[in-house]
Amino acid sequence: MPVARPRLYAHPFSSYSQKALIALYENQIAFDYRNLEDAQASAELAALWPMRRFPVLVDGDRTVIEATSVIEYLHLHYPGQVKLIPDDDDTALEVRMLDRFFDNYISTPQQKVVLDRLRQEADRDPHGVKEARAMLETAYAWLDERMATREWAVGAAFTLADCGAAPFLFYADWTHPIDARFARVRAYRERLLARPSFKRAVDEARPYRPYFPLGAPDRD
Ligand SMILES: N[C@@H](CCC(=O)N[C@@H](CS)C(=O)NCC(=O)O)C(=O)O
Repeated sequence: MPVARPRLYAHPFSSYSQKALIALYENQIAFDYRNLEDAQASAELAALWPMRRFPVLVDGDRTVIEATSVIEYLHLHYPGQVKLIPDDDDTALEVRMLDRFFDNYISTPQQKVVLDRLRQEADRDPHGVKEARAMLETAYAWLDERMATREWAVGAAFTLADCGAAPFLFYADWTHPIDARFARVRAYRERLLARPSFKRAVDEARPYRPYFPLGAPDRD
């Protein structure tokens, strides 16, 4: 009898998909990749989750939406060597706090800038884009201070917070370059790029670089 494996609905070029993929790759969890490049996989996603946002994980009769919850689910049900949520409750709280930071203050403004470009000229929101770029600057500055004493977002161990940080800083730098004065953020981004789980996600996404609405730079 074949063993049922979790299914991940995701697209290789999507930052939130990469966030979940990193968790799967860190602990070598076997799964079925429902690549949303495929029309059938897209139709299945639409039936599962009316928001049609991804990633979505399906495991038996459980459907898990939201990349953070996917990683929390994997941590509970497919534990591995790399503990993306630390055992210590107080450290785990900090990990979850940083996870919110990367979603809300790096990814959200980054997506605002990129999605605005996909709108018709008349529907664009230059004020909102300006605010998003200012938020990215503030976030880079805050993170730069923080990274003075840390290898990964919450210290010496790679966690849930780094799963989001990796793709979000990757695309944030393409969208609103991380200035040289934020050397610690740039160095952290490089460390993330060298991490095998993220390196794999970046390599799998290479064929889709022409999708990047602002034009992908010739690096990384
Ligand atoms: N809050 C969601 C965000 C997911 C998200 O925005 N995913 C993007 C791809 S990176 C998406 O689904 N885009 C398609 C759409 O907005 O219709 C999460 O944490 O998983």
